[in-house]
Amino acid sequence: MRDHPPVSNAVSRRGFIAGTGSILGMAALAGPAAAQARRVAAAPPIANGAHVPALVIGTGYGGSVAALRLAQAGVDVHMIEMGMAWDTPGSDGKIFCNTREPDYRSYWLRTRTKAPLNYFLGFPIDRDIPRYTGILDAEDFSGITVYQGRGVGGGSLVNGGMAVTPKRENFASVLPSVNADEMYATYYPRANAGLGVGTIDPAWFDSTACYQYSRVGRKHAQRSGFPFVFVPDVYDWDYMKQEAAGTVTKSALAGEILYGNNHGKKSLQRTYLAQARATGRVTISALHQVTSVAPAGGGRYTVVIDQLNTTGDTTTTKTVTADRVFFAAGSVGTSKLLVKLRATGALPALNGEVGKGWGDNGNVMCGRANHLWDPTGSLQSTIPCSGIDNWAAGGAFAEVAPLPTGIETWASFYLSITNNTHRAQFSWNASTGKVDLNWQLAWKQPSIDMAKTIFDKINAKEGTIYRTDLFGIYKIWGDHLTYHPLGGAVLNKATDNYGRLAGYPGLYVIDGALIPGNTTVNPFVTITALAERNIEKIIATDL
Ligand code: FAE
Repeated sequence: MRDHPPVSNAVSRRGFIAGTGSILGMAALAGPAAAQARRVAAAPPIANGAHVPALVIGTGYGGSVAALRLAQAGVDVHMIEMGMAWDTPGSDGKIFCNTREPDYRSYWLRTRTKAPLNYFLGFPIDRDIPRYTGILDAEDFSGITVYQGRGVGGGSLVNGGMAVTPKRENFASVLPSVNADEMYATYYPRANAGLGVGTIDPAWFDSTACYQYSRVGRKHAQRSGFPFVFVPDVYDWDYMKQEAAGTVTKSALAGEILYGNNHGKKSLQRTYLAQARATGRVTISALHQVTSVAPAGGGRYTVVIDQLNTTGDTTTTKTVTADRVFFAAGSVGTSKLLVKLRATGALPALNGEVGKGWGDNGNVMCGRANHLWDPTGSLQSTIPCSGIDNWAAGGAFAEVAPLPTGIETWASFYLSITNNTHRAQFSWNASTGKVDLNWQLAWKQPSIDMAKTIFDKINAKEGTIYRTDLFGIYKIWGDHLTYHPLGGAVLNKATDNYGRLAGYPGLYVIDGALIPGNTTVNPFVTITALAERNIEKIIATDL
């Protein structure tokens, strides 16, 4: 994969995405890709009254694995995705906007951006935007904002692509009921292959301007005696080299991340979902949101779906039936649906574990102010490639993160994953008709303390201080958010040891909701590997 022109991708991807309101005329297309596009683009989105063998709610990691493997086993699959297809360029010729000029495409149904890093030099940087079904959802609960991807590809559209397998010795704490030998021999390798994971060329790392910030991170980590590690990623590293050489259109080197990458990143649209499409058995309805699942008799389930327009209004409500339903709406999406359905009587037999065991993967962010002789570079790749591992001694794994402002900031910026053991619970709030999460802001203090085991030491060694201008006015810690929601329908508690929901044969959870709150590293490789393990078992024994 050398270049990724958005328009040709748009054509081939649209082939399997039904009912998304394409703007390119089909008559203008030619060749085999066009034939496939015409064939499937003619397929409408899911119809009211339809019956499908397998319905997958959500198109992130868990959903994409389920769809591909079911289709390969000969099962027709319909995927329902509340976000947009992200297959059609805007008037600027790009599908996605960048972090420097966030526009209507950036946020899910907000009228003002909510950047994770929302201040710079002490000034707020958020701006007004039109309300639109944009790509990044900053979902507010009382004590935390949970960032999630919205659209075909789920979190893979917005994330940094860091594809990390937990250390073997930590696995028992990640998924205590899962056989580690099987995971490390079979399912982690399968997930890494399916996702297209690769690692930066160390020689290029040492010479390229765009990772000056990472090299400063390495120097400071090593001078304080911390292990520095390269972090694998799904970004196409050869493509990034060409970006640096100026021979292809820039993405990672043009501030693209969070609101999508127009090039270079192997999102699920290019990996699992592309393979799923190639089977001819998978259809996706974008801008469709599942609101209910209930037994229909005869072993089937009734699924109620709202079709949305781009301002988030429901234009049609459809009722379909399915033999099997896979909840893959992400930790928050799946948990919210299940908690609501149990409380409102649609799925009353779901057990008392549903909604419990939710964690933030210990996420906390901070910046450090370097001396003038340690510039971090005005050109920074948006794709992090390295981390500082102090998990065993201090409970923190800190990624050296970019601050791609386009100017020299002398800032080192970090996202730490910490061993925070607080777990929150989702519950139905009958008075608001919404699902609440009881996470408390104060629960981030252990994460801050663990991150400090790294950065207090580095600051002492380097004679430097924390930045106080990135998260507010004189605020050091980005402790208000997570990128890594996990849990809410925990494996072997809310479900059996393969994701089968207790009480309802044919209903499965297959996403990050299964993982009890922490993966010790970035989560999507573990979500993918667990989905590979579970769907293999389900296909072998349930179908
Ligand atoms: P997810 O990918 O969230 O997919 C769920 C899908 O379901 C979404 O497309 C939703 O729109 C859709 N959905 C939800 N509710 C409904 C409904 N009712 N009806 C229809 N559709 C629905 O779930 N992880 C890493 O490992 N490495 C990283 O570098 C990394 N960076 C991140 C950066 C950012 C900014 C963010 C937000 C996340 C990052 N993550 C990273 C986390 C990672 O993306 C996340 O763990 C996975 O995407 C979760 O996968 P799931 O399959 O659980």
